[in-house]
Formats: sequence, C-alpha cells, structure tokens
Amino acid sequence: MEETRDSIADIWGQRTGYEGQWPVRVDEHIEETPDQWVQSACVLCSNGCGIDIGVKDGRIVGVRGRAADRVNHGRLGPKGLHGWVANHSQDRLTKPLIRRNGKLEEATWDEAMSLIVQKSKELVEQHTSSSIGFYTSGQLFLEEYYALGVLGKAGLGTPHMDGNTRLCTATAAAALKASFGSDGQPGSYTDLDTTEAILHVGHNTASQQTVLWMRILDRLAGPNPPKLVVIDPRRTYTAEKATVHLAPRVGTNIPVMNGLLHLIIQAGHINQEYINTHTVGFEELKKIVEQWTPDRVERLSGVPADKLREAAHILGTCNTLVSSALQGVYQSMQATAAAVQINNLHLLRGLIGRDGCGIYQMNGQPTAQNTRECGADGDLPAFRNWGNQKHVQELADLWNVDIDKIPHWSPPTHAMQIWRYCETGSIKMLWISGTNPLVSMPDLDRIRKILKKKDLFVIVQDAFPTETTHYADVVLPAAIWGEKTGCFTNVDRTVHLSHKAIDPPGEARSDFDIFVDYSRRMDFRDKEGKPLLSSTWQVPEDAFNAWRECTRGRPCDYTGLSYAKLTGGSGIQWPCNDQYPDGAKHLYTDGVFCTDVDYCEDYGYDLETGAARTEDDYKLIDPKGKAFLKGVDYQPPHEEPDKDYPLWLTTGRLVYHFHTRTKTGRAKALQDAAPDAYVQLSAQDAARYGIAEGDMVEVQSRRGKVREPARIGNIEPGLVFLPFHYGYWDKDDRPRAANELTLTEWDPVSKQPHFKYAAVRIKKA
Ligand SMILES: Nc1nc2c(c(=O)[nH]1)N[C@H]1C(S)=C(S)[C@@H](COP(=O)(O)OP(=O)(O)OC[C@H]3O[C@@H](n4cnc5c(=O)[nH]c(N)nc54)[C@H](O)[C@@H]3O)O[C@H]1N2
Ligand SMILES: Nc1nc2c(c(=O)[nH]1)N[C@H]1C(S)=C(S)[C@@H](COP(=O)(O)OP(=O)(O)OC[C@H]3O[C@@H](n4cnc5c(=O)[nH]c(N)nc54)[C@H](O)[C@@H]3O)O[C@H]1N2
Ligand code: SF4
Ligand SMILES: [Mo]
Repeated sequence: MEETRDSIADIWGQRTGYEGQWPVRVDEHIEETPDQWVQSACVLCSNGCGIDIGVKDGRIVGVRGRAADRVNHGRLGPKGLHGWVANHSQDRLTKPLIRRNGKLEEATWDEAMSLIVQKSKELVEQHTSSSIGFYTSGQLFLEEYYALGVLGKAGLGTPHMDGNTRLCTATAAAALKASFGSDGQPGSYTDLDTTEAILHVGHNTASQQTVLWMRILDRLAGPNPPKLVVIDPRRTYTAEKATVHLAPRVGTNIPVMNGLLHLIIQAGHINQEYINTHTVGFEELKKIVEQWTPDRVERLSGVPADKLREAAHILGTCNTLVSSALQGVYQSMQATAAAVQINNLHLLRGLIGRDGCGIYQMNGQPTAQNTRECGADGDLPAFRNWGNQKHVQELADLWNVDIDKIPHWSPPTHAMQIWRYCETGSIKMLWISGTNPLVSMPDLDRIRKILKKKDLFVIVQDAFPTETTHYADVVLPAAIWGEKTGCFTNVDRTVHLSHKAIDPPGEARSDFDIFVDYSRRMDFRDKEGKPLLSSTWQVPEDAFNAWRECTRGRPCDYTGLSYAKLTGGSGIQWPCNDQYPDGAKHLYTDGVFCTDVDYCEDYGYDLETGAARTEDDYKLIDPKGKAFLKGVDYQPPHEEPDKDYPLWLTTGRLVYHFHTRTKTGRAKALQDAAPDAYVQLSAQDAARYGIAEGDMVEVQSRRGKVREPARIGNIEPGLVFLPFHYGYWDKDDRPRAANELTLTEWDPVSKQPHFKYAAVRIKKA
C-alpha cells in the first residue's frame, strides 16, 4: 500500500502559503500499482474534486487527484482517498431480490422488472399515476436523473417525484430563486484565492469540504490572509481558525444575520449605487433589520454584542467577500429566510459577479445540483418554472408529448409530502433510488411504520444491503461510481465526466439502464407513437446530448459541453455555450439577474408563511432583472427545551463518514477512524448529570431514544450534538440513529426538514 500522506491523521496535508497561485499537489492512495488510470471525479461531497481511478485486472486498486483539475489541483481528502474500497465490499448486492412469503429472495432481472411493471400498470389503471411516487438521490449521475425526470413527467405523468436533496439543499435552491430568480451559484472557487474575507454560516467546511478548506488554509498561511467569520454554536474545526467565531443558540440565525445587516447599514458600509441600480426592496429590508440592535440580538441568540460588532466590521469593510451557508442554516429554523440574508449582505455591498466575490448556498451531495437541474426533484428541468405555460410547452415540444401529459397544475410534490401521502395511503408504490431513509429521514419510528405498511409497494435501488432495503418489496442491485459513465456538477458549477473504470459486480446494473428499461417495458410513447426513451437513449451520452438541448437558453446552459470536451483535462463550469466556450467563472457580472417574469424559475414565496405568489402577482412587481432584497422577522423554533426536555439537541457530521456510512463504513481506514456514534456535551452539563468521558448516555426526545458514549467539550452549555451517520446497532442491540429523536417539521418555503434542533433530556445509562 502506498499513500502520499496518512490522511486519517493528517486530514488536510501540508501547507503551501498562497502566493499568486495555488500549486499542484497530487494526493494518492493505491493498494497496488494500477495498469491504467481512468478519469473521474469524487462522489463523496459537493466539492467535486477531480480524481483518477487506478485499475488493475478489472478491479479498482487506488485513486489519485487530478493535477489539471480547477477544483482541487490534485488534492484529495480522507473520504476521497479511501472511499473507493467500498466498491469491492463482499456484501455488494449482485442480484435483484423479491419479497416472497415475507422473505427477500433472489430473482432474475426479468422477474423483478416484470413485477414492477405489472404493479405500475395496475395502479395507474385503478388509481391513476398519482398513486406512484419516486424518492431519489443527490448521488446518481446527470443522465440518470434526466432519464428519471423524463419518464416520470412525460411517460408516467406523476407529480410525485423528489430527491433526498429535499433534506439537503432544497434551501440552497430556494434561497437562490428568492434573491436572484433562479438556482445557480454566482461565484467560483478561484474567488477564495484573492478574497479579503470569508463568512461560513452553519457550515463546517474544514470537515465537510476538506479540499475547499485546504484552499482556505493555504490562504490563511500566505502573506495576505483573509479574515474569517464563522457562525456555529459548536467550536468546530472551522471555528477554531476563525478571526471571529459567533456561537449562537440553535435556531437563531435570523436574529444574528439581521443584527449584522443592521450594523452594516447603520455604519454606511453599503453600496447605495449598486442597491439603486440592481435591486428592489431595500427600504422594507432596512425597516425590519433596524429593530435588531446588538443588545436585542444578544438577548435572543446569546452572541455577545461586541462580538457581533466585530463581525459586522469585517463584513462591512472588506472589498471582497466569499460567503457560504449550509446545514446549520438549511436544516434550522427559518432556513430560506436566513439563507437569503447572506445574499442580501452581498447585494447591499455590491459584492457579487466579480473576482473575489462569491456566494455559496452550498450543496452537500456530489450530484445534488443535477437532481435540481434535471427535474428529478420538485422542479422542472433546466430551471423552468412550472407556473409558466411557455416553459412547460418548451418541455412538451422537446419530448414531443402533449403539454397536459406533464403535471403542472400545482407545484410538484415535495419529499416530506410524498412520505405523508405514503402514510395516508394515496401513494401506493414508492420507488427509492440512491438514498437510505431509514437512517436519514427525521422521526425514524414514523418512517419505519410507513415502510412496513402492507398497502405500500416499496422498491429500493441500491448497491448495498441497507436499513431501507430490509423493508423493500423489490431490491434492485445498482452499479455505482467507477462502474458506469456519467456527468455531475459540483457547487461552483463545474461539470465533470466520470468514466466507467470497471464492470459492476454480479448482475448489478446502472440506474440509467434500469430507468430506460422500465420506460421500455411500460411502453411509454411520444405523440407520434415513438418509444419515449428507449428508441434513442442507448447509452448515457445520448441522454447527455438530449440534456444539452434541454438547457439551451436557460441559466444552466450546457450546449457548449460534450463528452469529448470533458475528457482529458479539467472539469468545466456552466454556462458553457457560444458566448462562454470555456465556461463562465461568475454569474451576474453585469448585475442583471434571472428575475424577469418570462425567465424566472418561480414566482416567489412569502418567506414567513411560504405562501406562493401567482404569475399575476409577480407581473405587478416584475423586477425585470433586478435582484430581490427580502427581510424577515424572527420566529421561535417549533420545539424548545422545557422542564421535561431541558436541553437542545443538534445533529450533523464527522469528517471520516459520509451519511449513512454505506460506503465509508465499508472502507476500513475510515470506519476505524470513527467506529461509533457519540453524544457531545459541555463540561458544565456533564458535571450536572454526573457523566464522565466515555460513559453511556441515554438521550431521549418526545419521539424516541438512543444510547451513545459521551464526549465532553467544544460545545455550548445546554446543547448536545449527535452525528447522524450511525443506524441501529445489532451488536449490542442499541438504538443510536440521531433521527430517532428528530421532528417532522420543515421550512415553509424550501420544505427542508429541521434536523438541527429538538428538545431532549439525558441521563447516564
Ligand atoms: N465528512 C463528510 N462530509 C460531507 C458529508 C458527510 O456526511 N460527511 N455530507 C455532505 C453533505 S450531503 C452535506 S449536506 C454537507 C453538510 O455539511 P455541513 O452543513 O457543514 O454539516 P453539518 O455537520 O450537518 O452542519 C454544520 C454545522 O451546523 C451547526 N449548526 C447546528 N444548528 C445551527 C444553527 O441553528 N445555526 C448555525 N449557524 N449553525 C448550526 C452544527 O453545529 C454543525 O457544525 O456535507 C457534505 N460533506
Ligand atoms: N439528523 C440528521 N439527519 C440528516 C442530516 C443531518 O444533518 N442530520 N442530513 C441530511 C442530508 S443533508 C442528507 S444529504 C441525507 C443523506 O441521507 P441518505 O441519502 O439516506 O444517505 P446516504 O448514505 O448517502 O444514502 C445513499 C444511498 O445510495 C446508495 N448509492 C450510492 N451510489 C449509488 C448509485 O449510483 N446508485 C444507486 N442506486 N444507489 C447508490 C448508497 O449505497 C446509499 O445507500 O441525510 C439527511 N439526514
Ligand atoms: S473534498 Fe469532497 S469531493 Fe474532494 S476528495 Fe473530499 S469528499 Fe471527495
Ligand atoms: Mo446533504
């Protein structure tokens, strides 16, 4: 075995202080010397690092970073270096399974697909296509989502399709739409090389985007380090490096952000000319944030007034700024409203659309951007507006189907509602692909009950046996990264092509092949009677080429990209078209946003109530390309500590594991680095409850309980933290999934569930 560093002990590797360019450093981990290197990108977070897969005798034997890639210049983090080991895990699913007499038994593909098709046809006939729902992922490839999007909308015609992206980055999309009229991140990673200041809100970058953090660490180690403001209730790896760390109580992002905006406006640190020329809504925003004096913010959030002033001074005086928000915002109270305040900060100061200025309404999953782009979540493909008849007609023309085939009479059903329909019985077949809801959904007891229902037919398409496959009626074995070809897009709009390096194990098939096969067997046809997908979509590249046409003239314009162009060098940013043949670094360089009534992705929502605006409402306020400034007042969380459940719970991630650990738990180096869950609590709370480091602690909420060993320190008193990666543990019969405790509540605008707060009590077990 060879490694360029021990990335478990040395997560970020050696520093090279930034001096005018970010040097190449090729990180590598191989078990044997490969015969061949195959171009790909990493699928273990949204950073999208360029990676080469090393192959020998039909097996993956290692990986190395791609020196030429604009994202990572060769660097890789611990998950990127070790995660691939899971591809060769002994317990991969290699044959379809069908539940017979209560037990999952091996079956042929023909048997499994025939059963699914028979069930689908029966349901459509008896209950319409609205009795079928799809719950997909942020981890398949672009071509697969587009295939699913087309078959669901133009073939089956069901409004019930969404991704686990609802749990992940629905708020990123909602916040971008609310301010700029469309999804699409305005900035570029290269902004980090020159920016004067960085703001991370509820985003533990150091742990969750380790390679992006290397880029920041190299700036911090260079001659003109940026100032770093971190807003997180825990002292995370990211917070440790902060110039100013604000540690608010969970659920108080709005008071803190409003307080910052208030101080910045009051000090005159705004760009009035930019505001006048390029935005609408300034006076209303000002009126709302005015009430948030530092003392009032301190009373609600616990952030000392002086610290808030310090942070406001940095954010108000820097000439360039890169900001990011992630789950501490998106999964907490007033998610979209709080995320929008970060957009407001950049708009008020004119810090957008140029070098050194970027906003990341961050993604988490590697391909979440594509779920959203391709309409496999609750959106229409290429950021089209379901309320705009012209946009829907464009899709009908592209797919050659009648416009009424495409569900657009109401908003597409969001995932939380899809699960609700399964619970109440109107959805009778749920097709789950690339996600493990029995660890990742809130309130697991409820989800278990839903999946166990006799009248819900559950299909699970995954590569491994999981908590969720356990409850399936049909399990379809999927090929994963390295075993199939396709594209995906990272959070700074960089599109990568991942080539197939090896064959999948056994009879496992790619999601693309499975979806196209379903479409063929269902005999979905267009207006002229031609098969919908199967006549023209033989290989993923066919789907990619169809997708290119779908994006023409839309913000995510892929028309200049091709498999050939994406092969050999670096990933390339969209938009890539005649105007930007090599991709565009920044969106909105001219201060013109996607808000025109004919172009925007939606007509907007009331940030407080979630009430949707109609086309007619929007016409009255059409900002014709100006950005929206929107203010919101504070609302308290839906559950707060009381005498029975006196502590706050929050949940999140560890550097060594990805989500429900189906891959990282099967990579020995990563699993050994973080073998078990734990509960993190402050020294004060530990003393109060008589708990010592390593003691078993029972954590209970109104919905369930778990038992975890204690880890003490680096957290505010009154708050406990659980990593959410770990499912039920048979070994010592221990419930330990954080989601046994979380609640079924969601943001009114983005519909993203609230994983970041709940009231709990603890005791020594
Ligand atoms: N190692 C690793 N990396 C990953 C992943 C992984 O599973 N493991 N998953 C990927 C995915 S899909 C995602 S979505 C991202 C998530 O990346 P992050 O959002 O960075 O991860 P989390 O740990 O979920 O939450 C971030 C922080 O929010 C803080 N927080 C909790 N409540 C609040 C609040 O009310 N306000 C504020 N300001 N902060 C709060 C928590 O203390 C936590 O440190 O990571 C991606 N990268
Ligand atoms: N309490 C709490 N809960 C959370 C969060 C939190 O912070 N706190 N975060 C939420 C967030 S942001 C996210 S993103 C979710 C993640 O939650 P999940 O999506 O449930 O987590 P994963 O473990 O990534 O599940 C992906 C599944 O897809 C499979 N898979 C991988 N590649 C492929 C493929 O190519 N094809 C197919 N068919 N399958 C594949 C994997 O084996 C795995 O079983 O969890 C959410 N839940
Ligand atoms: S930062 Fe993300 S994309 Fe890059 S190597 Fe790590 S897990 Fe993979
Ligand atoms: Mo996520």
